[in-house]
Amino acid sequence: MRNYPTIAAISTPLGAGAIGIVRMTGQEAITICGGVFQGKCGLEQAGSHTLHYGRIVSPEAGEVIDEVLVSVMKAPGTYTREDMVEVNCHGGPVAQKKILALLLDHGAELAPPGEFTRRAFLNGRIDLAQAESVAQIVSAKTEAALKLAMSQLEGSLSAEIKSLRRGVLSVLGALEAGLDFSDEDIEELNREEAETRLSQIKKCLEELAESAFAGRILSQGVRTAIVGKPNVGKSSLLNAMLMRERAIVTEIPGTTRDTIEEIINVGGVPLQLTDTAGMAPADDIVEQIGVERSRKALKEADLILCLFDGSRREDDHDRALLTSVLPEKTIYIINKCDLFRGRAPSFNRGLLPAQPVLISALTRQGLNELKEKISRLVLGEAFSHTLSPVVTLERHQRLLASASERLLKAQQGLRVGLGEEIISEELRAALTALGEITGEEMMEDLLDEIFREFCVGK
Ligand SMILES: Nc1nc2c(ncn2[C@@H]2O[C@H](COP(=O)(O)OP(=O)(O)OP(=O)(O)O)[C@@H](O)[C@H]2O)c(=O)[nH]1
Ligand SMILES: [Mg+2]
Repeated sequence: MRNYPTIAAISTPLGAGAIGIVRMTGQEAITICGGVFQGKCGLEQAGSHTLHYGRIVSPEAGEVIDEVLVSVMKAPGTYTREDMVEVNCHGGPVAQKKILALLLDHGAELAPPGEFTRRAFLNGRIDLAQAESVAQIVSAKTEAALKLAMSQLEGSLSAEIKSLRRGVLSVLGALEAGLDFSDEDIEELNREEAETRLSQIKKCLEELAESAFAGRILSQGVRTAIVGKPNVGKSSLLNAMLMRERAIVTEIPGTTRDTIEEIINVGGVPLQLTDTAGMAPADDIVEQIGVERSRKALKEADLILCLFDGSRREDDHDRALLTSVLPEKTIYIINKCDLFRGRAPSFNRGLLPAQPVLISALTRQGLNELKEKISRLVLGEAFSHTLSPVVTLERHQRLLASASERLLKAQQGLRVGLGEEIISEELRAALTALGEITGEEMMEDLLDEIFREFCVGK
């Protein structure tokens, strides 16, 4: 294990709180803290994983800074696998900053963001994908996001990647054996068999990459656009789902001129709900921009709530809208069903490619059914992934795509009879891409980029 400098940082958010934690890791951590700690016994004699009551005192100024509890944890059974000390002081920025300054004066270095977790990675306690999950746990905004990040921290994704990597390695090994001993009488790798094995690995890679959609939805939410021609009740639906009067509703068509975004929770996963301006030919520049924004929201949406006014006959605007939404990600909704209670809607349902949900944004009728349909359509698919590893980071998705592209080239090479050198080069590139996910292949600048995203003291 390499010997990295001893570092210190404030690990709790700066502000008034009951307790603040100043944290240290490194070979000198216990000695440095021991130099400013006054308690019943010295920290250097303390056993591992013990807690010590005392005071932090500046020996130079003879000044007592705070009353504290210090935990001493000795390598290797720690977060970083190095000696660690955590000073639990009173919350409040002044005490924490003074303690940190004192530790820096006594030989510690200030920790850059993510440095504690980086040490855990550098010292081999966790791999890179696990280290990245720590940042995701800290920033998780939904229970689903937390659950995914925890499962990644426990190594579910890493295990999958490692097993795929072993698969590629074994094909590469067989190929290179053929290469090294090509003069001797060693049986050459059966190309067909190698190709089959690569195609199986590639399929697994692709499935993993596909889980990124579920990963994004579970951790960031479903981008959902409410679209429809003017006056069909889009803003009323937004308000009904939010259960408050967020958007202005009037009987005047063209009331909503700009997109309005709000977040609601459906079955534990957030919907990023966007109310849009009604899609119709625009009279003025403001309306034009509004309609442009509606189109953008429609294009970027994971889920489209396509709304029609059931109390009126369909017209060309409704028909035009139907051609611009993708049925796979659309729920068709007929609104204002309070106006035709018991009778068939005036709007011709036969135009719709799927069974619509009938609602009244005014009386909230049908709203639960709509929410259930949303859960089934989007979340059903997302949740079916929660038992297997899910990709949640764009970096991982990119590397998976690059690895499967290289495998494809290797497969094609095998098929058309290219030389082993060219094929092994592709396989090596695939291995590098996969290795970058778990950090088996690592570059300093990559690490800098990843850990920069962390907060200080983590
Ligand atoms: N009876 C009835 N009226 C509704 C219902 N939903 C909306 N309305 C009325 O329809 C009118 C238009 O509603 P909005 O929610 O502003 O419609 P919109 O689609 O946002 O319209 P734009 O912003 O102009 O595109 C208002 O007068 C609403 O009160 C409903 O379920 N039943
Ligand atoms: Mg509106």
